[in-house]
Amino acid sequence: MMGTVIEKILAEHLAEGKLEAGGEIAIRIDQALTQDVTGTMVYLELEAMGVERVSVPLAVSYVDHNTAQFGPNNQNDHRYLQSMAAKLGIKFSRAGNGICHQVHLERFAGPGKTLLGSDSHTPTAGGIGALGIGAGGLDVALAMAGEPFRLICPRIIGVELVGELSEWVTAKDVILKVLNILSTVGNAGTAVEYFGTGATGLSVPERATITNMGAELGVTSSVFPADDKTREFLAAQEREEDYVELKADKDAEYERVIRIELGELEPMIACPSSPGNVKTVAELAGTEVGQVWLGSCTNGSYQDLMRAARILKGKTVHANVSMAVSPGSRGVYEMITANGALADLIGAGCRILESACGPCIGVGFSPGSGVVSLRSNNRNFAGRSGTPGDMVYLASPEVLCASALKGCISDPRELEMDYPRIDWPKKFLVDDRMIIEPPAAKSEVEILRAETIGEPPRLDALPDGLRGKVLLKLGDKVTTDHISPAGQHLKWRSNIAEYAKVAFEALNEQGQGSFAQRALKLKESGKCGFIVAGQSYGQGSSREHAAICPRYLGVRMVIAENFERIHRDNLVNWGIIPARLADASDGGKFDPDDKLTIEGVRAAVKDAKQMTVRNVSKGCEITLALELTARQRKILLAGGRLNYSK
Ligand code: MIC
Ligand code: SF4
Repeated sequence: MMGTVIEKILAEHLAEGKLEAGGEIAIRIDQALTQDVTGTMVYLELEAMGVERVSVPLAVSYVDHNTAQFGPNNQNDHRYLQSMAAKLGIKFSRAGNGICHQVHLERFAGPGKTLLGSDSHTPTAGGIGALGIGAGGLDVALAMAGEPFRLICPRIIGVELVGELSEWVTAKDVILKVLNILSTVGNAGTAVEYFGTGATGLSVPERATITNMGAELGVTSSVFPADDKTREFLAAQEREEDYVELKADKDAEYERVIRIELGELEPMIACPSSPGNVKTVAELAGTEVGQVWLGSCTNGSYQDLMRAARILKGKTVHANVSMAVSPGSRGVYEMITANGALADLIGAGCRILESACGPCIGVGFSPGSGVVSLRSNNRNFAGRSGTPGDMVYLASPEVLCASALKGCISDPRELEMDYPRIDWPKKFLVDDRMIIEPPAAKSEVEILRAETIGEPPRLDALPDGLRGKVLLKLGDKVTTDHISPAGQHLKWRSNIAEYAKVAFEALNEQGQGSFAQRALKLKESGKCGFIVAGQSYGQGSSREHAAICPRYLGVRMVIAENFERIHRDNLVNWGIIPARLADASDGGKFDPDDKLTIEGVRAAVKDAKQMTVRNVSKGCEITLALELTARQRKILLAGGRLNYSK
């Protein structure tokens, strides 16, 4: 199997294993990236492992997620990150330089390269023909230390894009269509490769909108070929030398091919509270909107902002709508400032925010109670905006602008104006002064470690028997935003003891104390916690905190119908057993507070395919499937990856 672009990149980087879908392989990593709210843990882990200098060819530490700086925590994190980058030999992208995925696409990603990032939207780089993969912090730390990255060799789904998009229909509508077809569930272990005449017509940032939101499918990565459009983009970024042509062979084989006629697409929208809950804009037209946010790593490109400026120029955002804009990168921010487009946005009443993630994860600009918020980002999980019970819809910048003007969800094709065609800049503004180069060789660097910064928890090995209780019984599609909420709590990302206090806050039954209090009480009595859930447990982000915090609180096993890839790896890395229900209907045999026991856990984890859990409260036994590689089994026995590496 050598025919697809993804297979070619994997083959070129293969360090261990065979390129056979479903088996474990290890690949060499060319580039690694971190961001501030996952990065502090990555560097604390590298310190715990005694790593003094990274060995990956290129590593960049971005500060882009939490730049709000209420109290000292944020800047404490930023200063720690900056000092660690200098010590370890990592480039440091300062706060204000833009969102990691867009800056990386513009300044560093290259066709044929492998990129591992401690952020689930790392596949954005697939827009330029790189294989970007999101992973938990520990996996990224180990890749930085020079270890190959292990993953399940993906099955490859081909998406053939045919023809041309109609006016007012965009790349966002393409990925929303793909989400409509593939949904957010059941795609673990696959990757998506785009091709066809329609793919050729899209610019690199448009392709990146599509590969970015591929994360919402739950696939390992999404990739476009590298062609003339890729070369043009690289040349405009003054790095044409990074170009290599990359295309699938004529006889490339895909597990299945989905064909999308671009000309038949219409404006789409994802409804609350899942990116997979897709409808046409026409179906929702007229729904009152009170807030609009344009930006994020999905739609913060030059083209996106320019088109929005052209649509809004000389008009005024509806009186009942508050509209904000966050440019995706400082380069693009400066360009729209220089050419006057920013003035058009401001003139129309837009509130200009920093070039950062901000509202995407509830760092400011949360919607009011009962207010519909329309956004151009990629995720609308319940409460993620910072407002409990929020109603967030996701759509293209064009739909956002039309809706902002009318005060209700509106089809941009009904705007009485010509479609604004944006000339692609032959040259981008290239200015890397906000990226600090590390010293060329190892040197004495003072690590700035303020008192708000903790350390990774020390964990015990897996005991032979597990005795404990079901702490939570949950349904399908539990996201990492449910497990470890972001927003105002992000400031504790570098302090597990503090951050653990809000674990499962949104899903905890009221009146029995917080999840953390209940879990710690159980832990203190020498017992452990179990979580029981349905399908697709751990959707969404790569935040390993969604495994570290539960483990810190004494959770040793999650029993679910199935798991999402990144979160499952994080559970193993932090010594929590991800056990599947051998029979999905057995989920009904668990209730909150049920007492559970498992004997002979170590022997089972060592090499068995199944284990039995006894529900003492119900007097029954349930069979669990253990789908683990030999290496994952050893990590679990050791109590987690840090113990195993030692
Ligand atoms: C997200 O979009 O959910 C985040 C915030 O970027 C996360 C990373 C994190 O939780 O820090 C992600 O996508 O992995
Ligand atoms: Fe930032 Fe949102 Fe993109 Fe995550 S999805 S990297 S929070 S803009």
